[in-house]
This record gives sequence, C-alpha cells and structure tokens, in this order.
Amino acid sequence: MTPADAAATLVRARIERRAVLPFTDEDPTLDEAWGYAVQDLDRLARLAAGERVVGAKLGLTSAPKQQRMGIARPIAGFLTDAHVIEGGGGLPVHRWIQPRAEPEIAFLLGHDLVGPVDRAGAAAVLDGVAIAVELIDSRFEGYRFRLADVLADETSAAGFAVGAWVEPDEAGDLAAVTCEVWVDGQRRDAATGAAILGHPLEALVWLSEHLASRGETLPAGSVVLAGAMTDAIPLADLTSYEVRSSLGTLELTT
Ligand code: OOG
Ligand code: MG
Repeated sequence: MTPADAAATLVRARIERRAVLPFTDEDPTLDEAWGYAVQDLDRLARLAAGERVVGAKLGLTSAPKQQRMGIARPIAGFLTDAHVIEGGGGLPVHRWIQPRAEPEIAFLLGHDLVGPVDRAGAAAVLDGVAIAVELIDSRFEGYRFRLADVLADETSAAGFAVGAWVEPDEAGDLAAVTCEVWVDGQRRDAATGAAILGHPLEALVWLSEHLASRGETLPAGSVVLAGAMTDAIPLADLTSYEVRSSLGTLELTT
C-alpha cells in the first residue's frame, strides 16, 4: 500500500462516511515513517483545497488514552481551519462516522515553536492556555488501528473547540488543572493536567522534539492540543458534553 493509495482511501472514507479496515491488517510492516508520509500527503491536499493550518495536536499523551488504544506512546497531527468548531448551535454529528469527544488543554503560541525546547522553553513560548474539547473520528472500523494507521488517519482528528484563553501566569501550575467530564448532566470522568505526560508542558516539549526531528517549526499564533486527559466518549447517544475545569467550562451540544 503506497502512502498515496492510503491517503486516497482515507479521503473516500471521510466523504462517504464509511469506516475502513486498518492498513496494517494487510501489511503489518507499515511503520511510523509511512504513517507520517500519508499524513503529509493529506496536509498537502488540504492546503491545495484552500484549508489553512492553524496548529498541531498531540494524541495518546495520557494513560487512559494509551490503554484504550493499545499504543503506549504519543503521536502528533495537524489542525486546520476546517477543524475549528465555533461555539453555539448543535454539532452536526451526522457529518462524521463514529465521533467521540475528549477533554484537552489547548495552548496558544505567542512565539514560534522552534525546537527542541525544554519545559522552561515551552513555558516561554506560551501566550494563552484554555480548556478544550477535541472531536475525534477514526476512519477505521471500531477505532481499531495500529501506530502507522492512526498517524496516516491524521491521528483521528475531526474537530476541536477551545474555551476562553487564560493568561499563562493566571493559569497556575498546569499539572494541577482540574477537569470533570459531564455528559447530559451526569459526572462521567475526572482528571487533572498531570494526566498529560505528568505535566501538560511535556506535550509541548515532545512536540518540539518531534517537529525538530522532521525539520519543521510551528509559527506564533498556532493552537496546540496537548492530548486528552480522560478516555473519549461517543457522541451518538448524548445531547450535552461538558468539561468543567479550573480553566473554565466548555460545552458541546448535539
Ligand atoms: C487517536 C487520537 C488520540 C488524544 O488526545 O489522545 C488523541 C484516537 O484515540 O483515536 O487525540
Ligand atoms: Mg485528542
């Protein structure tokens, strides 16, 4: 399976809203480099179609997510303006195949992220911190995939909503950020920022190393999603998904 064939298969799956089998079922030797090659093609196609890259996302940065997906290491993807979910109004859930929501911390970069940086360097590029919800939608049946597959599938990215930006100085220790997930008025899960690699800034450190290894940088003004703090929840049967946190609250309705 060439990266171009895989990219085309995933585009079709998205348009037809029909999940496919993971590429590694057919070829278990597909690796990380192959996955990122597919993702790069997808990004080029989106740019050619007029989309604008607005940031990056990390995935599998917390134990609940790594355990659920059976992949014990972080992954990275990109975000475009087409992924942005504005507040207000119900989500068009029929647009996706098997959408799930998960609570995240978002960073707003005040300076270019030119890596690699350490935790202090990561803190120095920050202009804002916010609570966020990521909408993921694996294009693989039942979210069954391996590393190469999920990298190819833009790390399951489908959309994201960001709450009000908080000044980094006012956000306090990001490891202590609280997060409660409320579904249709019931508390379903809870975590703190420490769920993200021990400290959310470690996500930015990891991303800076990842980008540097690929000769890439991320410009000031970009948004970075640090990865989910708890397991994701399917949107199919719910009407309200709300994250209550010490950074503020954010609700998505369907
Ligand atoms: C992969 C994407 C993981 C996160 O925040 O951990 C992710 C998936 O779970 O389908 O975005
Ligand atoms: Mg996520």
